[in-house]
Amino acid sequence: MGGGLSSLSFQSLHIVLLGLDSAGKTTVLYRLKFNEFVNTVPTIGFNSERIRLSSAKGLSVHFWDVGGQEKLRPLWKSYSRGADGIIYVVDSVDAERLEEARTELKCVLFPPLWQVTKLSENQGAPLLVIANKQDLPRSLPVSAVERQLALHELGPHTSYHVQPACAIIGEGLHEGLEQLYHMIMKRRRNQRAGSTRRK
Ligand SMILES: Nc1nc2c(ncn2[C@@H]2O[C@H](COP(=O)(O)OP(=O)(O)OP(=O)(O)O)[C@@H](O)[C@H]2O)c(=O)[nH]1
Ligand SMILES: [Mg+2]
Repeated sequence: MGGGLSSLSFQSLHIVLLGLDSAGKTTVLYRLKFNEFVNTVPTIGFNSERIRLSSAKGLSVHFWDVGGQEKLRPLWKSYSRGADGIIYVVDSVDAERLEEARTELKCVLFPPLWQVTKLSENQGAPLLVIANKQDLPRSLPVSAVERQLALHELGPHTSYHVQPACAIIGEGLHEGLEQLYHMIMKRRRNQRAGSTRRK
């Protein structure tokens, strides 16, 4: 690894966990923090934890887990402002709400023009979609989640990865984070190369 990249190990990443209510965001957060299942209650507001990951080069990550109930969703945008990466948790069994999940994701990535205060605040932050609850029968496969969220519409500036997972036992979480880490690194390399070219 080059010197520029290894210096990132001393910094902390800012990653925001978003998704509809009951998708499993808080379960993901505490699974990563304590490496065990923690029984959750619906999040009113947000949870914030700094976690040193065993994956992603042992990096320290500051996670913001924001409640997914409808009345809390307007907050998503401010919590994701300046984030290095976005984790979008989806309940893979809740097929009926995938369209709602798609609309809310688009809203946070591409806010309507009248809501944009500063252009490109979180534009281009890499996206990890966690297709959660894969332990349950009738959970949709990754390909269906990807299609129903219309991720191909995100365009070339937003890299994404869809990870099948089961947050209650932690399966898939570290694999997903590893992918997110690589996407963040790649974006930083590109940004650095872009700013060097402009000098
Ligand atoms: N079977 C199964 N249940 C899960 C999984 N992940 C989370 N759950 C359950 O789903 C329910 C909701 O989980 P939470 O983590 O509280 O969901 P949330 O996304 O934080 O919800 P809000 O805080 O309301 O936005 C809980 O009963 C969890 O135990 C999973 O992978 N499999
Ligand atoms: Mg929660």
